[in-house]
This record gives sequence, C-alpha cells and structure tokens, in this order.
Amino acid sequence: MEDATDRIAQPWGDRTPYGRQETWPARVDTFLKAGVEPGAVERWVQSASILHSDGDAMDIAVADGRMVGVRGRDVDRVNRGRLGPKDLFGWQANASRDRLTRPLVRRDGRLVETDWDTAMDLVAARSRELLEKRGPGSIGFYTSGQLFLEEYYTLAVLARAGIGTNHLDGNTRLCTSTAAEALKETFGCDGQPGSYDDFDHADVVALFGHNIAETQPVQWMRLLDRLEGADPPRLLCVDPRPTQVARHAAVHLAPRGGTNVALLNALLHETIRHDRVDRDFIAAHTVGFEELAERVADCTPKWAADICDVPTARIEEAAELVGTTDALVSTVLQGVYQSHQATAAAVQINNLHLIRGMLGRPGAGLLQMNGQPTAQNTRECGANGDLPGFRNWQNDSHVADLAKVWNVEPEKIPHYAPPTHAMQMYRYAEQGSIRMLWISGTNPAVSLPELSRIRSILTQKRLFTVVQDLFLTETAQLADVVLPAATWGEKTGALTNADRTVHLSEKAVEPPGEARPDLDIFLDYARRMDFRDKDGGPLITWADPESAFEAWKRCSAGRPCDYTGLTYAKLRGTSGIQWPCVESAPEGTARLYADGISWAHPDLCESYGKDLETGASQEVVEYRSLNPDGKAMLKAAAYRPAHDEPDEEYPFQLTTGRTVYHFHTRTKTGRAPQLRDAAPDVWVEISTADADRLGLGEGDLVEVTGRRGALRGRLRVTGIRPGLLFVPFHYGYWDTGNGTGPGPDTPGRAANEATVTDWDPVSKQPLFKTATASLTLVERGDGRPSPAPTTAASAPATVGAAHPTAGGEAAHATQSPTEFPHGREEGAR
Ligand SMILES: Nc1nc2c(c(=O)[nH]1)N[C@H]1C(S)=C(S)[C@@H](COP(=O)(O)OP(=O)(O)OC[C@H]3O[C@@H](n4cnc5c(=O)[nH]c(N)nc54)[C@H](O)[C@@H]3O)O[C@H]1N2
Ligand SMILES: Nc1nc2c(c(=O)[nH]1)N[C@H]1C(S)=C(S)[C@@H](COP(=O)(O)OP(=O)(O)OC[C@H]3O[C@@H](n4cnc5c(=O)[nH]c(N)nc54)[C@H](O)[C@@H]3O)O[C@H]1N2
Ligand SMILES: [Mo]
Repeated sequence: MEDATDRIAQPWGDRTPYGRQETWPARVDTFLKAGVEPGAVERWVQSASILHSDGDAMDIAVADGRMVGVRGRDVDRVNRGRLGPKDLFGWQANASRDRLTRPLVRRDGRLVETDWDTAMDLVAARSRELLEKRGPGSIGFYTSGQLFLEEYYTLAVLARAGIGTNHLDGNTRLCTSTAAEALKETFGCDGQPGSYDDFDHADVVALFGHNIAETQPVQWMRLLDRLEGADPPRLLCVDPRPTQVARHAAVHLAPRGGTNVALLNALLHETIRHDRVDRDFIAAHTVGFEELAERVADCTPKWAADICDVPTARIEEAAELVGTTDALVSTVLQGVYQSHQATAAAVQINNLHLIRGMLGRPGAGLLQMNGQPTAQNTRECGANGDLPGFRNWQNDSHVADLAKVWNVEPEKIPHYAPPTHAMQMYRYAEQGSIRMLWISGTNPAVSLPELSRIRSILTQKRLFTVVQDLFLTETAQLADVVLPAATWGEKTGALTNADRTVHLSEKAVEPPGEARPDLDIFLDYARRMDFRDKDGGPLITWADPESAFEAWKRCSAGRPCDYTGLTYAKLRGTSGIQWPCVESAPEGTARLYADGISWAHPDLCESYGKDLETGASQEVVEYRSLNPDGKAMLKAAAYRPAHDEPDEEYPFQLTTGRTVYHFHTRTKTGRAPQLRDAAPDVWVEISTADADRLGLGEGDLVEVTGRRGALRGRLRVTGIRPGLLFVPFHYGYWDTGNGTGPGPDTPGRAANEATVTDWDPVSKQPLFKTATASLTLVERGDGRPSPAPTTAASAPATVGAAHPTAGGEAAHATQSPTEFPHGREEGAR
C-alpha cells in the first residue's frame, strides 16, 4: 500500500509539478474507512462532489450495502483524480444516526412522526386551500444549490406552470446571483465564459475576493502544482485576509471591505492610460468603451489607494501584472459578490478582460465563480429568479417558447415582473402575503442575514412552512412539516460545476428509513395536486431521474446551456462534459465566446440589463439602442461607500466566510469526525495591531455585536487587515456533534446573528461581507488557543501560538500517481 498522508494536516496533499501548456498529471486520492481493505470494496459507483462548485469527480466505495470510502476519478478533466478534505471525509455524514427517516408534522406545538401520505396530503391540502382563497402568489418555494438538475427542473415546472407562482428562488441568491447578473450585464446572458483548463495556460491568475485554497481546494492544488513547475503563473490576490492565496501571490492587495469598485476602476484607469488595450477586440466585440474610459479617467491609483487603504505602488504593480500579460485568468467570488456594489464590481472584472481581449482562448479566461455544487443547475433550470434555459421574462417570444415546451398557455407562466428574489420572499412572508413557504436543501435559520428576524418570520403562526432536509436542522425545528430527503449517494442525478462541466452522480446505497429523493417528493406533490397541461394531460410527464433529464434536454434545446448532445450513457465511465453539448460539438465546449459574443443580441439575450446603481430593469428599446448588434457591453460604475461604515459605537468592519474543513452550516461536515475535530467551534479573527491596542489575546472569549444582534467566540490573532474582524458562518446554535448546543435563547455563535438585512441592488445578493461591529471582552482565555485551524487563512500571526491542526491516522488518505491514458484531451473538444 502507498504511503498515507494526513489530509487534515495537509489539505492540498503532495505536489505533482507541471509546466505551462502541459497537461496536469493525474493522481488518485483514496480514503477508505478504518479497517476496510481495498479488496473488501464490492462496487465503485460513479459520482462527483457536492461540497463545493468544483465538481471533483469521484467513485463511492460500497461494501455490504454501505458507503465505505471514496476515490478520485483520474479520467476526469476537473480534478484528474484529486480530492480535497471535504471530498475525502464528508460522505460519512450520510450514515449519521440522527438522519431524518420519517416525515414529521407539527401537532400541538410539537413535531411528531407520521407517514408520507399524511404529510403530503397536508401539504397538498394547504396548497389547494391557499390557491383557492389567496391565489398562487400566496405560495413560495425557497430551494438550494445542492440538489440535482432533474429536481430543480421538476420544481421549476411545478411552481411556475403548476401553481403559477412567481415566488421561486434558490439560496443561490446568497451565493451566485451576482455571477449570473454580472454575466447578463456584460454578455446579455448567463454562462461561464472560461474553463478550468485555462489554469494550465495562464501566465497571470487574478483572484478577486476568492479564497480558492479553502473553497475549491483541488483547483488550488492545480495552481500549486503549476507554481512549482516550469514557467509558473504569477498570482494577484485581492483579499483583506492572509489567505494561502495571499501567501503565494506576486502581488497581494488587502483592501478595506466594500471598496472593490474603487480598486477595479483604478486597474481599468491604468490599463487605459498605458494603452494596454486590445483596440481590435474592443472594436469588433464591444460597445461602451468611450463611456468606460471617461468614467475611470480620474480613478488614479492614488485616488483608489486612499479609499482602499492600500499602498499606491501596490495598485500600480497589480495593474502592470494584469495589464501586460498575454494570458490572464481571473476568478471572482464572495469577497466581491457579497458586498453592496457586488454586480458593479464583478462587471468591472469583465470589462478588464474585454478591453484586454482576454477571452475565449486557452489561458485568457474569465471565471465568475459559483460556490455551491449545483448552483449552475438552479440557474439553468429556472429554479432561481430566472426562467428555464436562460430565457428572458421580458421577451414574449421566449415565454411563448417555454409555454410550448410545457404545453401550457403563456399566461400560465408568471412574467408580469421579474421572478421574486429570496430576500423579497422573506419580506412577503413577514408581511403576510406569502402564507406557505416550502424550503428544500437549505438552512436559512443559519445562513440568511439577521437571524433574529428570520426566526420570527419562520415561527409566525399564519405561515405554513415545509422543510425538506436530511437532518432536524435549526430551520427544520421551526417547520410545520418536515420531509426526510435522500441525498448524494442515495439518489441519481446530474450536476454541473462552475466551469459548465456536467457530471452524473449515481445512486450507491439505499437512503435511511423512509427518506426519499427530492425528485420523488416533488413528483409526488405534482401528482397529488394533479397539475395539468393545456390539453388536460399531466403537466409533468416524467417519473424518474433519466426521464427528467430527457425532459430538461428538450427545454434546453437551442439555448446557451444546450444539453441535447448529452445522455446518462454518455456521462458514464468517462470525464464530465462541458455544455453546450450538441450534435456539432458532441464532446462539449471548453470556452464560450471563442468566436465572438453569441447571446447578447436583443432577440436572444436573457436580460435587457439593469442600472448598475439602482438595479432598475431596462426595457427592450433601451437595450436595442445600446446594443443593436449583440456585442459585449462595457458598463461603467462609480464607486460608492458601503452602506454600513464603522462609527464610534461599531468601530470594526465585520466580514464572514469559510474555512477549508467545513461546508456552510455544517450539517454534513459537522458529522464527519475528521472535519468536525479540525474546526470544532466558532472563532473571531482580529489583527495583531487591534489585539495589542485593546489588550486582547489569543483565546479570549469576546462578544461581537452588530447593529442587529450579537455572537460569541474565542479570539484568533492573525495577519488580517487592521480594523476588520472575520467570523466563519458555519456554526449554528445546534451542535451537530452531540445534538446539543448553546440553544436559540443564549447569545449565539452564528455569524448571521450580527449581519444586517441589505443587498446589492442589481443581483439582490445579501451583504455578508460588509457589516460593522463592536467587540467586547467576555472572559479572559485560560491560555488555550481558539479552535481556529492553523493550516490556512486563520493561521495565528505568531508561529506556535496554537497547536498545528492535524487529523492523525484517522485522516490518512493515499495519493497514487497514475498514467491517465484514457482522458479526453483538450484538443478533442
Ligand atoms: N471549505 C469550503 N468550501 C466551500 C464552501 C464552504 O462552505 N466551505 N462553500 C462553497 C460556496 S457555496 C461558496 S459560495 C464558495 C465561497 O468561496 P469564497 O468566496 O472563496 O469564500 P469566502 O470565505 O466566503 O470569501 C472569500 C474571501 O473574501 C474575502 N473578502 C471579504 N471582504 C472582502 C472585500 O470587501 N473585498 C475582497 N476583495 N475580498 C473580501 C474574505 O477575506 C474571504 O477570504 O465556497 C464554496 N466552497
Ligand atoms: N454570514 C454569512 N452567511 C452566508 C454566507 C457567508 O459567506 N457569510 N454565504 C452564503 C452562501 S454563498 C451560501 S451558498 C449559503 C449556504 O447556506 P445553506 O444552504 O443554508 O447552507 P447548508 O448548510 O449547505 O444547507 C443545506 C441544507 O440542505 C441539506 N441537504 C443536503 N443535501 C440535501 C439533499 O440532497 N436534499 C435535501 N432536501 N436537503 C439536503 C443539508 O442538510 C442542509 O441543511 O449561505 C450563505 N450565508
Ligand atoms: Mo455559496
């Protein structure tokens, strides 16, 4: 057996260096449960990870009808066999003893077990009653970025054409609505332009508010491998924390929170001033260059340096890095998306690529990232605030086309206003116009901002709440009906990662008890509601994952996310495949816009765009006059200060985010021992300067008070920028380890106790990164360090201040180099 490595202590494993333009070497990472020998594995079942947006392809090891381990798939283009810590260990949560195994209904104030018929009849009866008395607008659906494509599509059809409600959105609103919106503003349509393969060819990789080391660890392995190979890339990191990315960067900018637009405008200013622009590309493929140049004319590095509080020289260095390379790849994530000028900032990164002609060829790539494993599918299938297939709700011919696919009258599909965004749905529930809210695959009682408000909305008597989950989460505990779902490994479905790679994830084991796949639950509901098409036939004609996938293919036909060239059979055995996949491109499409901008024409585009300042939707006439030929649109934006700036009472900026070991509200990673123990409890990051000034130290228990609530945690003193506090948002009040916790009435430990209800006007994404807070000492530490991991951004500023994070033997996984003879080569696509 090969040497095993502690993959908690070494989240990124060993290096396999490779040079620019070369193929990333394959290596198979394997973890089997203690005591399970490789020979004892009876079956390996094909799948891909659902604990981030990478789509790391893996096989699930099965013995005795149980999952006993995982191994990476070396044939896959995304990870070439590698797995990250959550991929390796997270699956163990499936077998937790506290999985929900039967439906629950609330009787006399308490949740009690019942059978499926009783629970589903109750849900259907309430739906019918509300439809009759209050109309379709009284019912809302709040779903996820973690189900499968087939499930979202089914939900979108039943909500939009069955119920006829406009109130359907995903937690993707909190996650990637800015990615989608920024792509719509620039390219007229959603759809990731770039490919992960671009990392193999890049000369400069710029990461904007993206801690890729912790949040897409396998792509970080790829960058680390390139950093150790020939002709390594130079990294630009824009992040106020000392992430691993920052530590490896050629230039690191640590701006004040919420100042991305100022910084980006300065980068654009320098690019134009030095004439580092591609005039031919601009003329051929864009509109709006003059306005953009005018808008950034005064945005000098000195001007931005004052706003962002970073040295002028650093901004100039960053501008030179992105301005002079011939192969620039940029990635963008929550440090940009979760702030007040989210879309405005993300669009400036698109602008940078367009004016430099850095699009549509190997190494010239743009990745407006997703976070969740299937957020891409939520968006494509229209289970978020868009119509399926990236159709335009303002374009009657798009609505008519969709109505034809579903065989309903166009009027049945609500399109009188933009699909309702999640934050607005909670507002409607608060005001009483939404009376039933069906929450699937998300835990809003931990993940939405201002939790005291969310709890009060969800506990209203007049609101009927259905929660569909694996566990009795903080949210499920507030529900009227709880439906036990089967999850990854227990059901089959397709999922699409952040670079449009479609994978198939097959059922490996039976779900526990009576738990059912989300698809079956939605189909059961549709049957009970007896939804019909315009000829009286059943609205939903499919009955299992594969027939649902085939139905989705018909809906995607001719649209940017065209799946018609894919089948389950084709996805089996080989690598994942990037959409569009059609007859003329049967192996998929590596990059969008390799032959010009294709979906921005007024008749084709998904959106006529919005005002970047106010978010107001534009009309088709405005769009036609701005962009008659369907080019990429360079939209300028002025910097505006954050809504919430520090003052005497709340002197700190507060930002929130992730660690490498946990996924969101930890319902899965908190139940995997290696991951749970690596980061067992919340902490608060503070800079050395602030800690010294306030006389605070490592391990002190502090209270962080925002304008809407407070949380407690132990201090970790790090190299974070002074004036800024960071709290991971993974920890709800429920302790997943032993089923107990601080409880909802004691000062919480969830970051969102202290965040505020506010969002980007364009994408409606909440501002998890730009709050303010005060800090008070609750209790001196006893000399023990805080529970923060030492391996990544939360590493202590003083070496040795905390015991190095390690997993020991329980976290040993193997890494085997393989020959990788059978993969799809880049040229084939
Ligand atoms: N381990 C792990 N991986 C995950 C997830 C997880 O929960 N755990 N979740 C997945 C999901 S759904 C998502 S959305 C992604 C998120 O992935 P990321 O966006 O990479 O993660 P975050 O930690 O939310 O935020 C990234 C960084 O933004 C920085 N930041 C804060 N404020 C600002 C600012 O004003 N400007 C700039 N430039 N940066 C700022 C923070 O310091 C932080 O390091 O991760 C995915 N992968
Ligand atoms: N303060 C702060 N808040 C944030 C963020 C931040 O950076 N800071 N990030 C935001 C972002 S980007 C995101 S994506 C959200 C994530 O927020 P949530 O979506 O609320 O977080 P999860 O813990 O992933 O919740 C998913 C739920 O679905 C359940 N589940 C898993 N698999 C299945 C399945 O197959 N079927 C069903 N029915 N249920 C399943 C899990 O048990 C879990 O309860 O949080 C957002 N909130
Ligand atoms: Mo996310």
